[in-house]
Amino acid sequence: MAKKFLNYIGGEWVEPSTGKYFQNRNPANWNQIVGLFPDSGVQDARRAVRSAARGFEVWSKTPAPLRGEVLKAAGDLLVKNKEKIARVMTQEMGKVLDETRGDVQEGIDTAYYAAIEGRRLFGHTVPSELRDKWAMTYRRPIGICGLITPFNFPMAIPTWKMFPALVCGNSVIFKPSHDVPRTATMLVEILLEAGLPQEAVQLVHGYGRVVGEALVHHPSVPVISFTGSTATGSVIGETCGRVHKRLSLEMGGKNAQIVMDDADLDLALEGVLWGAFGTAGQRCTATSRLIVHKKVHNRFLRMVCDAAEKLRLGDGLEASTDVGPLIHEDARNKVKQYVRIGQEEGASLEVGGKVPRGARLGKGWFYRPTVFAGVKPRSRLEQEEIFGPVLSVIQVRSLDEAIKVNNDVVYGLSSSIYTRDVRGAFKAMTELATGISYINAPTIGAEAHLPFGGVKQTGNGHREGGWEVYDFYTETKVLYVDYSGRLQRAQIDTYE
Ligand code: UN1
Repeated sequence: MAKKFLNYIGGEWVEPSTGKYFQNRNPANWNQIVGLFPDSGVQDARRAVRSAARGFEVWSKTPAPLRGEVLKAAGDLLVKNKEKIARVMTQEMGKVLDETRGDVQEGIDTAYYAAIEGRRLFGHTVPSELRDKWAMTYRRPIGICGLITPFNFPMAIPTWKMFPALVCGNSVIFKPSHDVPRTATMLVEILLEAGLPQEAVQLVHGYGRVVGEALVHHPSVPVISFTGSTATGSVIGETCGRVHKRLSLEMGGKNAQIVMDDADLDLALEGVLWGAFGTAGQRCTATSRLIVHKKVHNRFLRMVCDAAEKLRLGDGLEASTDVGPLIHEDARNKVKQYVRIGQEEGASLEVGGKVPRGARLGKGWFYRPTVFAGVKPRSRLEQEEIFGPVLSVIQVRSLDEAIKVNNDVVYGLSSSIYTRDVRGAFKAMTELATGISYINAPTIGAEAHLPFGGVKQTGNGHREGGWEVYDFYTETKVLYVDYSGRLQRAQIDTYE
């Protein structure tokens, strides 16, 4: 019998009000059940809100440096449990151990950054235009934050949201992806062990259309942070806009790596393999387009295809595996559908394009790393997010054309260029319309202490990570202190 896991609401581990549970299965071997998790209802979300309101009362009054100490302790516990969490994460999410270790490390980095921020959270002190008067700002926590997270970074993305929200003095309700509830549970256990007051965090497992939607609609949850599809983000955005909630959206991508004719092709090859097929292409930052200068196109295409063919699919726990499975059947069906679309659109399928056969891989959602060449700009294959191991190669004649192709999509998260030309690199840095650009490095690999996010339909202007996210989780309060002992009228008495 598979182990049953619980929600964490009201300071205790509790069963869902529905009495229902869903199965969490290993995507590399669907016969293996990782656990049973609460299929929570709206009642559970509402209870979590009431409890988080009490948590906010306690936690928002705790001095920020002491809040930071809790995050420091959480970081230490993540260090201690890194290997254990990584193995569990590979079992429920599928990506290889090196990557799940990296995912936990991103959580550790985020924890230590947040811990220090507890001793900063700077405001400004500025001169007043009037005599004997001070003017300054400080940051106030906002309240309850509803955090809705995806499956692909089961530790990093929840910590990007939760740790800054907490160190700023908010309480949080965490609705993890139903595909990775086990890692989410470990994260909450760690926060509690680190000394977080019980009701400052709530964990409500279940589905977005029930629990996520209840949080988005609840009038006592003033902040929502969501990472996921652009379609779901639009629905959340409509609701939050109507009721004036603060909302951070992190959504789709269609990221490209540009390879110019003067690039170090061996380096560019390593970059594109890692960017396109790491995490089986299931990153918002994954390289799904390869834009290659015509002078090196044929040679580089061969290099990419030969190497992609050799990548070894398998269980992420095995040391020999390069690429793990997709997260579930729907994800694999979506990849299959786009491979069909690519063929219908006349792109040339060079490698992959199929489900692997054989007993070793027969019980997982595996798909062969796939490369299409001759992909036309503005075709569906070139424009739409696939979230799988499918790379589209586009040939261009110049840097200007490469930049134009890169920018001509609705998304704008990450981009990359391989070149030895300083002028070309700086031109690309300036003109690539993405939130993140890499020079001579792949489109993936953002670091936790820098802002993360995209332009256009990738986001709604906010950033996670780094220093900017602290603006999202606080309100700026302005203070004027007049010690002149008389009425001073701003703008009117100023120049007397
Ligand atoms: C995501 O793809 O959803 O830059 C997040 C990277 C990781 C984070 C990716 N550090 O690829």
